[in-house]
Amino acid sequence: MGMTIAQKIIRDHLVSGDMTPGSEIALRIDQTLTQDATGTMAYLEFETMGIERVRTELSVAYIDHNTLQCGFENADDHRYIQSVAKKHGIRFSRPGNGICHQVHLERFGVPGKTLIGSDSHTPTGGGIGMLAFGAGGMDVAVAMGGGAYYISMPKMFKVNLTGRLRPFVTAKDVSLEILRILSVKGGVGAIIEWGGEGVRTLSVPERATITNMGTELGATTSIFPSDEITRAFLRAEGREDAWRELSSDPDAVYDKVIDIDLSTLEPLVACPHSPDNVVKVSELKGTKVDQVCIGSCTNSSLMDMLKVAALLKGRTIKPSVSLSISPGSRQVLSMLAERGALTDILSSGARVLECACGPCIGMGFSPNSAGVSLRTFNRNFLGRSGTADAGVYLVSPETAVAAALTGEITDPRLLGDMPEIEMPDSFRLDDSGVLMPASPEEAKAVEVVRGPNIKPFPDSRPVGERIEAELTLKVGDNITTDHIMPAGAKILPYRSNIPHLSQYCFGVCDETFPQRAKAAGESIVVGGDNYGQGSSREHAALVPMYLGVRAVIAKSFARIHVANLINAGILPLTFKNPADYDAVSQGDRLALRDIHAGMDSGTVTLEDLTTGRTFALACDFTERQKAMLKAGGLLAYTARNNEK
Ligand code: MIC
Ligand code: SF4
Repeated sequence: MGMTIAQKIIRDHLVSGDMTPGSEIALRIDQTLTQDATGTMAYLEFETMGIERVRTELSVAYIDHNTLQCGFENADDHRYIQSVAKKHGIRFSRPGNGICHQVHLERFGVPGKTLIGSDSHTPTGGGIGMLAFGAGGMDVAVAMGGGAYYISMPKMFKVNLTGRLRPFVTAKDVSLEILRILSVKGGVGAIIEWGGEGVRTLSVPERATITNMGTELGATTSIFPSDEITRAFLRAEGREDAWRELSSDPDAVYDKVIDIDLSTLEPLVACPHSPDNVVKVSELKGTKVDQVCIGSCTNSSLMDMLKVAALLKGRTIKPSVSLSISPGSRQVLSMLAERGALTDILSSGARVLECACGPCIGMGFSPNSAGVSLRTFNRNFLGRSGTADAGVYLVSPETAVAAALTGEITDPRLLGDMPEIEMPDSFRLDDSGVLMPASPEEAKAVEVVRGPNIKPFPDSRPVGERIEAELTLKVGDNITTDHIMPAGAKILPYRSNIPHLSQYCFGVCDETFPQRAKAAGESIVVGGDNYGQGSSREHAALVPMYLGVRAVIAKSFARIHVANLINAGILPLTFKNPADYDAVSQGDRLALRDIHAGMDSGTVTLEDLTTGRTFALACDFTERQKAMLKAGGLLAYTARNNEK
């Protein structure tokens, strides 16, 4: 039987397991990336493993999230990451060098290689045919130490593209269309391969926009073939030697095939507060807009920015609109400057921000009260922008410009003709923003710098035979890790300080949760479908663990988060009968009995001591996961194995 692109890469990297969908596989990881908001924790975890030098082909530490330095915290964390990277053989991409996914695509990604990153948008690398996964920091630490990455073998979905995008309809609209079709949980358990003749009409940055936003489908990852277009991109990056051709076999079998005719698409928009809440831009015509943000790892390539500059050229934005533009990398920014496009952007009245995540993660540029913000980003979860009552809409750069110029949501096709954008044969190559690690000999003398913001890793608890605790919080469907552990300018600086972070846990849902959880000592959280979607931040598991959460019972879980819960020693269980979700109430006293036998049989019994009712909960742990839970998480499990 023929193979898909992902199956071929998996086969070539398989350490253990068999490739039947749903069964656990372990993969050899060629490259890792971290960003600063998850990186501090990942390197603290890496250090506990006592390994001198990373064992990957390439590991890069990016600073792109916590770039606002309003106190010592972020600056201290940056110095910590810089020194730890230098000591252990990791390249360090300095603040200002760009957003991890954009820079990695430009300078380091290699078709056919595996990459894991402590950021959920790591699948951006699939735009050049990498098999790239978002993962929790602990999994990245283990991979840096040469350990395998464990996932359950995904199903294979194919999106078959035909036709060609019409002017002002973009790769972002393709992403929104697939979200409209599949929803934020439609990709769970699957790798999405983009194929068909329409692929040949899409450039690498367009493909990367699509694989980037595949994360919002809950997909394990997304991937494009590596073809002549990929080759031309790598050539322009001075890295043609990294190219290899990758395609699926003609008789490859897919679990689902979705057809999209690119020529039928229209400009689309995702409405608050979910990326799959998609309608046509024309349907929202006339909605007043207060703020427009262009950038993020989804839409900050040179091609995106050149289009934006060409559309803004000679025009001025509406006085009622505030427009920010964050180019994705130093390469993009310097080429915009060289070509004069930066002047076109500045003359329009836009504010040019640093090459970083910025407003996407609430690091500045929060909207005004009850404001309407149009963003070219990938997530519009409630409160993520930093303004609780703002309405964030996700759009293409073209639609964003149309709103900035008119002050309202406007179909970009009304802007006239789309200017022709020529992509350069070669990009400006300047890796001065990437610091090389010390040689193994020099590394011995490198001192790791730890500021007072870095607090010790919290202790986890082994999962024993019985958990009896209060149901301290019951939440609904599609709870994101932004709900569980919010980010933003005020909180992000404390990513290496779990006790401080804990004050904000579940703040979006219930501000009283941290106090109540602490008072309860131990607790159980109940969630609906797709619990833990969104960011890969392991803090959404570590902080609840610190607050005494011992188990999370949900209708279903998102992939990275469930792995993070197990890594943190929190027991994730699902309702066998989803209707039982309605039968338990916040405040009930719950008991989980004979847990170890239940983990073996696949059914754990839940007794609601308040109502006297019992329910069957499902679990499907591998032997390794059971051992991790019984040890109290991945670090405790690794330490125990090292002692043996
Ligand atoms: C995000 O887009 O939500 C983030 C911030 O990049 C996260 C990582 C984090 O929370 O630090 C992600 O996507 O994993
Ligand atoms: Fe940064 Fe936003 Fe991309 Fe996350 S989604 S990596 S915050 S730009």
